[in-house]
Amino acid sequence: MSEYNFNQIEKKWQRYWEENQTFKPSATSDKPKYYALDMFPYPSGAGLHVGHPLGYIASDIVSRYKRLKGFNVLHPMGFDSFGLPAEQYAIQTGQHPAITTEQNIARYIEQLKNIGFSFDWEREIRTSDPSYYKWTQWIFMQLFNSYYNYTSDKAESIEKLVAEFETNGNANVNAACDDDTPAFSAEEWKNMDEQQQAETLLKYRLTYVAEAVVNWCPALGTVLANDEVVGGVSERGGYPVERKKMRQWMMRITAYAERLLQGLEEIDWPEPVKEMQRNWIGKSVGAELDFAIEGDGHIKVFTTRIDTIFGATFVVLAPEHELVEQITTPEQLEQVEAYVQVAKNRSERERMTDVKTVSGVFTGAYAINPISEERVPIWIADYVLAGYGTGAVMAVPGHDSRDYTFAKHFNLPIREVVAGGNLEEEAYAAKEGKIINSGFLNGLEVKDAIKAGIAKAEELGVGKGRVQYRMRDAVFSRQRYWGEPVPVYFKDGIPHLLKQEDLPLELPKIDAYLPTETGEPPLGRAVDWKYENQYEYELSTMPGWAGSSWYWYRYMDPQNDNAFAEKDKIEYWRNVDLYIGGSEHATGHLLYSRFWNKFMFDLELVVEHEPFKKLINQGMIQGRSNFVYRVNGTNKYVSFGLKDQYETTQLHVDVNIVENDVLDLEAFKKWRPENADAEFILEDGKYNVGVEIEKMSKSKYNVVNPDDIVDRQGADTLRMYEMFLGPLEQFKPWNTNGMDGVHKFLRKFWRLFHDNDGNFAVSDDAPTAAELKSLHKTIKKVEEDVERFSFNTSVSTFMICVNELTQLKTNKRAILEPLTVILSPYAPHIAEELWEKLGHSGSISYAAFPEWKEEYLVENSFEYPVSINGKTRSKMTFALDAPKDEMEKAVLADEQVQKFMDGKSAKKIIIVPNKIINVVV
Ligand code: ANZ
Repeated sequence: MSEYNFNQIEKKWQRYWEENQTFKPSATSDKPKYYALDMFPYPSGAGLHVGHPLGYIASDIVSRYKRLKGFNVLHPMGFDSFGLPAEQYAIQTGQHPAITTEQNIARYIEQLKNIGFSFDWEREIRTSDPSYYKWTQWIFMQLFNSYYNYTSDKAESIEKLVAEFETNGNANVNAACDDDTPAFSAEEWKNMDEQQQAETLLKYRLTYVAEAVVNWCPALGTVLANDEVVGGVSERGGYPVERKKMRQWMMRITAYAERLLQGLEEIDWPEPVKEMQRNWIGKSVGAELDFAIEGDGHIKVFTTRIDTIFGATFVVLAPEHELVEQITTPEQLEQVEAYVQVAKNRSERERMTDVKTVSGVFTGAYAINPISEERVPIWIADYVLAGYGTGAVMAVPGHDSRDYTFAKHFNLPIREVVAGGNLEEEAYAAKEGKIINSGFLNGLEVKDAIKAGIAKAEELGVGKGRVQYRMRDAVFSRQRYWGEPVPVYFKDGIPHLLKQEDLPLELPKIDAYLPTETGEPPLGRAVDWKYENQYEYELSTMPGWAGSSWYWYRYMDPQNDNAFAEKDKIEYWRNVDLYIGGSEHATGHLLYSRFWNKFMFDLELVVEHEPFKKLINQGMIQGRSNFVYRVNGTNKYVSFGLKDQYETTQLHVDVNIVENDVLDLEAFKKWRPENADAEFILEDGKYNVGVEIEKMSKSKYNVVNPDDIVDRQGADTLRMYEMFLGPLEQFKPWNTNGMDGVHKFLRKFWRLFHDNDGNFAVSDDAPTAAELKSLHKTIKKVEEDVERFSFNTSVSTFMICVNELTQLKTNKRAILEPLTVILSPYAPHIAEELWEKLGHSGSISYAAFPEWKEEYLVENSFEYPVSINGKTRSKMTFALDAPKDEMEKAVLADEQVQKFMDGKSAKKIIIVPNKIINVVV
């Protein structure tokens, strides 16, 4: 007697897998490799809810499928374990964040193991572990020691740059560097003191310290990245964010802008994610142009529309522009200063997106249009951003909407420019007061006019073509405790790297996880924390994205203490074949990872340009909230269908005390003390709850814990059910109403292998054509589905197959064995158990995925409706090649047919092949 005891079976196989290290890939292999990766989680205190495993189940199915297909599969899991919540908790409780993190991870692992993922747990990594962050620090050091050479189009050693400075200065250097990098000769370089040389090199290094205007969040006591600020407040916690100038570590990601853009063409990612990265990089092809300032100096503007130069009626500088102070006339000074003060405190994003508030001030100064030689006023306005292009624009209100709004508001001249060349159009345009291009721009289409404009500017020596990227260098410092220490110390204000053998630089112990009295980051509290007992360490830590920007390499060789991973392992595993995770990482993590990957590629540390070949964003599982309706002023609750007859208040109720939208009244009374004497107004003796789809969250009492589902119906049911909910990429509500169906399916599958008494009873008889057909069409469909990552359709295919086989009363090994193999990626525990019962030793994980055969799929029989005198009376199945006379005999012998012939003899039997049989009596 054996029942489908899922709890016991699942525990048994989870233990087996662990003890036998079933999912450890072979170290060296002739097999092709497959690397399936999940975005590793931040281990939060709330644990996993049923939404989290969705992507993990999908990648696990693919991993298990690939093993059956003969691949050597790397499928690891780890934890992105530095982060703000642990630190916030530490601030409140004084407990070291490492302790909370450790506890949360333990819970995550337990929950993950319950679901039967085929992770190789030996490879688990934690970004907050010193043995891991040693290598994050090491990569930081490589970045510090590198600059970007545009001529070779890759990162190179800073020593090479120094050698070049020593022989030729920087005249021939074509490198990514700060805008304010001065030109110097070899002589001048040699005459610089150590401090000056160090400052100069910082202008080239791929990670560097610089004064930067940053998003400072006073409530969190730290700087935030642009993508951590949403609508002017911090993404986490919603605290106000200010613009502030601070000395920060930066990453020169802009050096890679073009390669990050081009690389998108090579990878199989969702188009919206690629588009977001393209927009983030924001490439603009245009020109920079010098407007001479009346009096002295000039203003460089960046424009993508040099063809509109004859319509430029004023120039606008960003309020922070360094020329503002110099050009403002005494009469305008007060107004200008007041305006600069106000503009400074508006965030860049606000300034960019706010089209309603028009504000600006005239500086009193004038500039000369270098091509038309027209004299135009110089204004300042905050719609021009300091950090983009040159921080100055030539305003063409006839063609640019922001310039237009501004000109309208301040009554500045507006002139449209017409290409010219067509006399009729020109005459009309002249009447309308439009400017007609003359000379070198006359008659040209926009594209050609831009080219001609750039050529003219170059000829006159007043400008040149310029490619501009919207992307900025990334701020890399966080004024927090719970992050990687930066492996840098300061000597006379100059940053120096630690010696490599001194890595990892571990987080020091501190007495409180708060900034110091003097406003230094928390690390400033560490006592006696000095490099070589004398030099100050950097006090900020790295941002959350540092550890996640290279972690997929560590999984290849997680315990290595001599390298972040051994070269031959990197050469074998190369990069990630399938990466599954949430779409919220479109520009943050996924862009930084691509950047570090390209950098590591340049240094020949890794062998692929792109880290993640294919990306899938799993949709979010939303909560399905339940509501009760309290009659106002009473402790009475009215059922959903009757609520409109009363004045009620809608209240969330815990989804765990509701089944099929009916409230468990006793559980409700116990749920909260104030419910103890609750009364109910029922419908048909039941309390029906209201339902709404919302984000899954504690406060809405709609969180479903996977452990509960695993307890009640098993991990295999949970896995198949999550896939059954709908296409992986789709957002969909969690709705347990369909779960029973999936569970029943597994019981039905189990029963195919057992007789009515529950004894294992599989026969070795040869299968029938119908059985083979059912099996082979299932193999075919499931294979096609997994190959195109469509998992929900496979689940329904399995269900149809098991229904068919149940009807056919199949218990044949030849059918059930291959079916068990193809089901095993979805429901691995039940598959292992039945595989063992079928007499196999060892895990089903390395069985071979069966091949489907076309011959079994073709129809070889037909079910004919049999009619007597035009009325359908029976149904009979014949082989497609059955001889006519045999068919006639069989028809006449059929019981049903005989009954309706009523003892008469047949006059005629008409057989229309593959259609119908008609008996005329
Ligand atoms: C004249 C002009 C005429 C412009 C026209 C546009 C249309 P993208 O494509 O986003 O790169 N611009 C340049 N620097 C700016 C800054 N720091 N802050 C705000 N705006 C700036 O935009 C480039 C265009 O945006 C430039 O081309 C400039 O306006 C403006 F019919 O110059 B244009």
